Amino acid sequence: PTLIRLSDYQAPAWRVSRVELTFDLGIDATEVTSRLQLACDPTGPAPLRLDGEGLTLLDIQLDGQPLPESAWRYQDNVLEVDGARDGSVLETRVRVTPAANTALEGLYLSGSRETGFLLTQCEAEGFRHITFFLDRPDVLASYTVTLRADRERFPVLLAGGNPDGHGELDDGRHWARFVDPHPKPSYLFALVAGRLQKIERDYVTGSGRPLQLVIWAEADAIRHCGYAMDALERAMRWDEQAYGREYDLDVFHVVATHDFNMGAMENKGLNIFNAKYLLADPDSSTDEEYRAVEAVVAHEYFHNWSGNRVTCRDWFQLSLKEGLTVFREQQFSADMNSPALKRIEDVALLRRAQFPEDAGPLAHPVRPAQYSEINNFYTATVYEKGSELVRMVAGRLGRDGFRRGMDQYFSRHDGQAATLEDFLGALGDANGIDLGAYLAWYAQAGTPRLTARGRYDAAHRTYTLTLSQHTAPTPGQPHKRALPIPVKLALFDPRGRMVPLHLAGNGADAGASERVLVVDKAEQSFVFEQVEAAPVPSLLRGFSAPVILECDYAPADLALLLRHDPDGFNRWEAGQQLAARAYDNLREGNSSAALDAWCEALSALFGDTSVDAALLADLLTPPGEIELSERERQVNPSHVHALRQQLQEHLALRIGRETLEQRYTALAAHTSLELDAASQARRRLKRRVLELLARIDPWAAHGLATLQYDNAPNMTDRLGALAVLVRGDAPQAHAALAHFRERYADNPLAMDKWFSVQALLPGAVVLERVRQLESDPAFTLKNPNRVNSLFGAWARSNPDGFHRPDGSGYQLLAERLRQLDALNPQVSARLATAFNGWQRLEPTRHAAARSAIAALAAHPGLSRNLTEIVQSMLQ
Ligand code: DPP
Ligand code: ZN
Repeated sequence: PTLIRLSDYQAPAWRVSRVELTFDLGIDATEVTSRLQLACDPTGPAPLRLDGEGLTLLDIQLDGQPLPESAWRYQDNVLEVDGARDGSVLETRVRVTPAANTALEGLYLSGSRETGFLLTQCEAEGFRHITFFLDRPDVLASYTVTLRADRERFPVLLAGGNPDGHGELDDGRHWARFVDPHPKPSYLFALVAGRLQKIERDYVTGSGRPLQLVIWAEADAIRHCGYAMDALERAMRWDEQAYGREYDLDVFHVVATHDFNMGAMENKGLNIFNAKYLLADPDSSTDEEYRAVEAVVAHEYFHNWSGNRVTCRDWFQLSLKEGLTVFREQQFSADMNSPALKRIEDVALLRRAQFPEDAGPLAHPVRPAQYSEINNFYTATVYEKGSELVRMVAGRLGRDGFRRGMDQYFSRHDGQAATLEDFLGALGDANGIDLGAYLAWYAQAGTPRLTARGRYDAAHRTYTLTLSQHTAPTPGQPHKRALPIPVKLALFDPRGRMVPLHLAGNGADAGASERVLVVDKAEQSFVFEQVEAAPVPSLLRGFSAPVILECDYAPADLALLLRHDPDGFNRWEAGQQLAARAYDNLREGNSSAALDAWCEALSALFGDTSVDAALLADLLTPPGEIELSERERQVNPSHVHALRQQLQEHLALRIGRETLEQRYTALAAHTSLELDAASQARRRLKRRVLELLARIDPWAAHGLATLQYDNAPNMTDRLGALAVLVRGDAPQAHAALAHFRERYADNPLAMDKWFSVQALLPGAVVLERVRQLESDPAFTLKNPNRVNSLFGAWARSNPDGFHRPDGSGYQLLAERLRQLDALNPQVSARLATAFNGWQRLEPTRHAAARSAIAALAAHPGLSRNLTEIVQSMLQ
């Protein structure tokens, strides 16, 4: 397949300054008339080549004249036109077939033919499925869009921009026009047409401009949009205060659909959301889902500046908008909720999703150097690691410096398509600092390992900390260089107090209790003076850099940090490291020092009522199976699963059955519908306590879970109880599942959870269950959420159930990927990344996985999307 390379980038030879589109909408056939005002360098016009995929060309005119067939060619997804000049107007009319579009890219139908609605998804390259265009992000144009459709079937007509008139036609159809005054790339185009309900809210920006917020959804869902509306208003207010950014159109539309490849899409003035990230109500959404709705609503809104007003020059710069916008969302969510819990959640996600990506065959830099299919690069690396890179730079500049830099970035590049160099340049210029060294982070794949060694010299009262970094080779990058790694640290005395820091040869900040050291060489040593006793270092506080820290702490050192570190994140982190050591103890069976220390420290914290309930729930959760697998040279997922279960059993026994039961009962007495932090924290801890109890007294735990299920006032409690019953293979699970199935039959988002909870059944039995579930009438390969709720949950979040030694899991997944690929290549390619990590499996599973992936790769007719993933997997 053809590779597109960053180094081949050339500015476009042709541009489009104005676009006028007219849609005659229909489910089976839609006609799109487009008038493009073209511009090119008048001195040396290159041939005009427009992107177009799957279009039926009905008519083509240049400067008002019909073009003879000899003057244009449409082949291999390119329309070449002769005779165009600077200032020419090209008019085309094409036909597309929305109802046949199962890839959900371009114009498609959501829902049924009878009641569904039409919508578009253009990022990254969907616009070429709608009309001929220079479909690349550095071609910015102003859009005028007219929609025409049957009034009865499509009462609501929406496009991005401000409304510019509407009316009736004499054949039962009606029309509506929208003008977007802000030049934008084609990937931000959107339209929606159908039967939708709305909720509205007036909003006045900080500078006093009134505007309208409107959320649209199908009739049964509109009553679940209120929370998203509140979240949107909070996000808008926050962006005004934190970044001085206001919304810039008269109306902001948001639409929910159940059929969507991504989480949501920031189309200018017309955001479109996967319903999963917009609808929320206590009866069908968990607390985690409420937080996700708030985060994604904010993320898409924040794109209006970081992505839309300043967009990307090319798709290699994707992290320019995504990493930055994830970072902005993380700041917002931290402000709205608990900063420490948010940081824990984000770092846990980075470790679960991005570190394995960086360590496997799909490893790529935050700014990739090449791709075959850009849709395969909407990854945890581009998003989550990209956010960590912004965080490091923001930390370097400090709060005010970062704001100055962002102001400079937005004003300097407003209305432009920018690069990561532009971003770091603006941030640096505003602060008189050269941030160029951070570009290396964008170019180099792989997670650096940072090794820390400390040596205390009692005679001289000095503590020498030696930090060294190493990054293992990744595909295509055999040699790595040293990166600038900011290490925020503190030192604790043996009683758990932070000591003043006196860094030798550096008077600045002398006596502060926390500081940042930047390690930018392979190895560096730092000497601290006036240290009265051998200290315990707290390193990478707040997770100051996306690296893997290796430090030979004694278990007692970690236990001390777990008890005393005031940095909530590092406190959790000390517990995670201790739990990982405890896991090693169980695996190797030669010591129980870490296991004892972990159980002892957590059991003490369990009795300490001053510890926040949500933080306690996180502290009581050991690293996940995927993360623990990274400690194995050859991974046997069943073994990892069993050891992690043992780990929790030890913890539960140490805390004690009665103590767990008492705590559960106390927490259960407080059951409420409220969403405030304290209520959410109680629910989180309650679930964790019930899970721990289930490890040592399943009979009692299943009894409590059944009661909890039957009386649950909200989805968090109901699903938490159901999960304990299902995963524990409780006799009561069957009835609870049947009840849930019945109760939520008409609620797709709740039904997704019904599929997922069963896909997480441990052990070999899950394979049979997955087969049963996929023949359930509610299952379909055509809906991305449903596919992910069953196959995604099983293959990604249930390593023990997916990685069967006989390879049956791999074969089933490969077979479904092949079928899915014929319908929706974006979804099949993403699901195929569940094979990531196969190279480190123990020999039996390794061989079975290889043969399943190779058989899939050998299948003729796979999409470019899936081909790129499976071929990378096999390299
Ligand atoms: N819709 C995706 C996001 O917001 C891609 N832009 O991240
Ligand atoms: Zn985004």
